[in-house]
Amino acid sequence: MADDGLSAGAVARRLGVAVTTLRTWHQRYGLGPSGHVPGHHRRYTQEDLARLDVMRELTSEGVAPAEAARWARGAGPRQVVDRRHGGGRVIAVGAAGDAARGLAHAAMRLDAAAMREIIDRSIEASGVVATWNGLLRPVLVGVGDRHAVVEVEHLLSRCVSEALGAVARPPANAGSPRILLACADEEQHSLPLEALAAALAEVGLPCRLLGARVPPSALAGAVRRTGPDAVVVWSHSQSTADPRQLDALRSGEHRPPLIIAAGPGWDELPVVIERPDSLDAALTLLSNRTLVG
Ligand code: B12
Repeated sequence: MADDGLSAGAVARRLGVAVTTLRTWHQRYGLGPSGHVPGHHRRYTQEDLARLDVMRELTSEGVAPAEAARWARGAGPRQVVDRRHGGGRVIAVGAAGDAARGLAHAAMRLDAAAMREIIDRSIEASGVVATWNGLLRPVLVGVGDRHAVVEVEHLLSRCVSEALGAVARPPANAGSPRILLACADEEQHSLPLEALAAALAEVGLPCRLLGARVPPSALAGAVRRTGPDAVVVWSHSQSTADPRQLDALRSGEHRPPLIIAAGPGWDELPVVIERPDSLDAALTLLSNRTLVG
């Protein structure tokens, strides 16, 4: 029946491929929904999904599509189950949903277009905070646990950056930014701050994001020149969490009213420095304590 089964979008999400790829596999290799009625929306059964899973797996291993399709056409649902539980080529995403599994697969295949499609769709449907917590964090943590796939980590990071950067910023007439975001000196992990910048934009708050590896002198310069209400400094590991960076902000001539040390790198710090432990907490703190002007 045309109403049963999964939509092309749901299958694409689950497998981590672009909808256009599904269409190509259908048209060129006959791997479409088995009960497809021309003129109706495509609906995929579990068996169709099993075939597509084999197709995806084999093409990601470098098998030519026509050859992969021949194998896939002979596959049944058992293979889907077997592959989910076995094989070392997957990124574990814990209890995260289909979209996270799809993103993890797309990341392993180095399929940037599919990664962007999954991330963009999630941001559009659920917003930045839910996307960060429910989709991006599980996959990033999963990739981090698989130390060997450095190229996957780099391309995934790039796609996450681009998607977060594409979230519409408040218009110029919304006021000048009163929030400054910076990674600590030598800190390369900028994605959490990029998520924060995008989440702030979603609630109409502009900010300046200085990005990765901000030397203390550059941070001091930006504070002096822009006089922010709040400064957030991100450190992901102890090696970049030198508290003197924060001391310099507190003792400087242009001391920002709100100083936030974010990220798991920071250890004991004076209580006057705020320590939100999640994107949601940082967003709430900044929304409550800063104004645009
Ligand atoms: C992507 C990534 C990179 C990218 C960063 C790209 C970018 N633009 O950000 C690149 C490839 C550049 C990179 C480089 C390195 N990385 Co790296 N990287 C990661 C990875 C996979 C994700 C980082 C991330 O964004 N995490 C954010 C979320 C996903 O983490 P989380 O645990 O869910 O978040 C917690 C808190 O941070 C907080 N939180 C989450 N989001 C937010 C947001 C806000 C605003 C707030 C306030 C709180 C908050 O809540 C969570 C619960 O505590 C992690 C794996 C991991 N587990 O994090 C490794 C990881 C952080 N990297 C690691 C390492 C070792 C490195 C390198 C030293 C590797 C090397 N040998 O060169 C370098 C250089 C590091 C440096 N000097 O800065 C280690 C760090 C170990 C440690 N604790 O010291 C990790 C943990 C990987 C691992 N398992 O070993 N990395």
